[in-house]
Amino acid sequence: MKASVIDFYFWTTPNGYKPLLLLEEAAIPYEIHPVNISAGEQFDQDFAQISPNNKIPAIVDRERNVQLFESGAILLYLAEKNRAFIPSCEKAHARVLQWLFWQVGGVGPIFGQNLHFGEYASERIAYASERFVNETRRLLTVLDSALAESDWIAGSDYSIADMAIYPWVLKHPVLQVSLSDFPRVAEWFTRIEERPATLRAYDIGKTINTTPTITAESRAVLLNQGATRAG
Ligand SMILES: N[C@@H](CCC(=O)N[C@@H](CS)C(=O)NCC(=O)O)C(=O)O
Repeated sequence: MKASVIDFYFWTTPNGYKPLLLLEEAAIPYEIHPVNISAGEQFDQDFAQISPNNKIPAIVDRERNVQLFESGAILLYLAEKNRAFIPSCEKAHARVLQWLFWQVGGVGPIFGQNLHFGEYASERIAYASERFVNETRRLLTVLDSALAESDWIAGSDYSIADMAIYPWVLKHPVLQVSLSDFPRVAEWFTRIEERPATLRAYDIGKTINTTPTITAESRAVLLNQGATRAG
């Protein structure tokens, strides 16, 4: 068995699952370090040295003495290091980057705000909810159209771009959208859901966190962060 060189700082959220999907798909040896963000562990000093943004996920590559936060950067680093789930051909490589950045700059923040205003905020703000639900629908429409061209978002092979998008689409039941309106997304979703590495990743998550991330107690930690704490 290969010794693990990747320390993986994880919690069971969409951004946390992104690197876990790749670690499992590419059989990269890793050691998981749960960071319970509902309990405020993202603010522990040791973790803040690795992730000064106080958010999961983060990694430390002990072999190369590299530490990284931001899920997109982690996916790209691990894929390139292991030459896995990112093509070497220039054109195909650029397409993976395009959809990876689309996820990081669009799907992540928009679906996240949709969840915030639709599920977590103590106050209902119709304008904000409507804006983020509409934008979620627009992004799913873009994804649906792109999937008319190929089985995977960036071409003929499953890539880190698909792994970046999937954990956020998995949140569809609480995003006020129905995948039946996006039939190609629904098929793509099932293809990923059924992959053995995906099943393993979410099984691992279940052993790490058995309670929902947002509870009455965690609300204060996660949603009322002041300006002195990066939020
Ligand atoms: N852009 C970052 C976002 C990371 C992020 O928002 N992480 C959330 C969990 S999904 C977190 O750690 N939240 C803790 C907090 O806000 O205190 C990435 O993609 O890694």
